[in-house]
Amino acid sequence: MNKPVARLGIGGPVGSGKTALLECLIPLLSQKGLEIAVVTNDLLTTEDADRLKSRGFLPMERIIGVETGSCPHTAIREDPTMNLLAVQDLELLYPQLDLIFIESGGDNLASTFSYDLVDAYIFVIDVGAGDDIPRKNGPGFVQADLVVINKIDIAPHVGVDLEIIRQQAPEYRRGKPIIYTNCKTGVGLDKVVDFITEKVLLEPT
Ligand SMILES: Nc1nc2c(ncn2[C@@H]2O[C@H](COP(=O)(O)OP(=O)(O)O)[C@@H](O)[C@H]2O)c(=O)[nH]1
Ligand SMILES: [Mg+2]
Repeated sequence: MNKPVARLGIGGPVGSGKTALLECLIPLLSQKGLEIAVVTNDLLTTEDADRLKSRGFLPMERIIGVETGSCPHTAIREDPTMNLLAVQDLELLYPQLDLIFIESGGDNLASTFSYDLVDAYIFVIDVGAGDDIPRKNGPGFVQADLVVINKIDIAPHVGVDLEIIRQQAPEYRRGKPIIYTNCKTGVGLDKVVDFITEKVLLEPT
């Protein structure tokens, strides 16, 4: 029997740093001996898949770009058929896989994943969106298994008080985890790696 493969969604608004997070996590998790594949979702292109392929972190065949051609949240929630087929292909071709990431095409604060498609999902926002983001109480932010608040480095440049976010976000998350990251320097990424190895992998390392 094949070993169980964990499926982890990466959702959140366009530009929050979902692909950047993957670019950081893939090498860190590969160093731990994990076998990884990625499915990316884009509206009408395979831009994110092409970007990840060009990095050379993974064999190119392990990165599949799905062109959703519709609302990005439909492809990860209401009708995840295209994504399920891509995941199935990867599982059949690479029985050694431990983890498949599924990056959403990016959407608003309402984007959540269907648990038919993923075992867990991370919702990525960035501080550039404003310190009122937690107070907007969006389903993605509230319900995700992990919230990553990215680009903490730009807070002073965009007039955002990170302390306000740190104080208010936990109330809206109701005890669920939040990790603050800077994908340019790597701050916080060790915590995201721990979350994945401890809470997401079906066969813990
Ligand atoms: N300053 C800063 N820029 C970041 C960070 N993470 C991502 N970016 C930049 O934000 C932009 C959007 O990132 P991307 O990963 O494409 O976002 P996605 O649409 O959510 O996949 C890119 O120009 C990244 O280089 C961060 O932590 N700090
Ligand atoms: Mg992206």
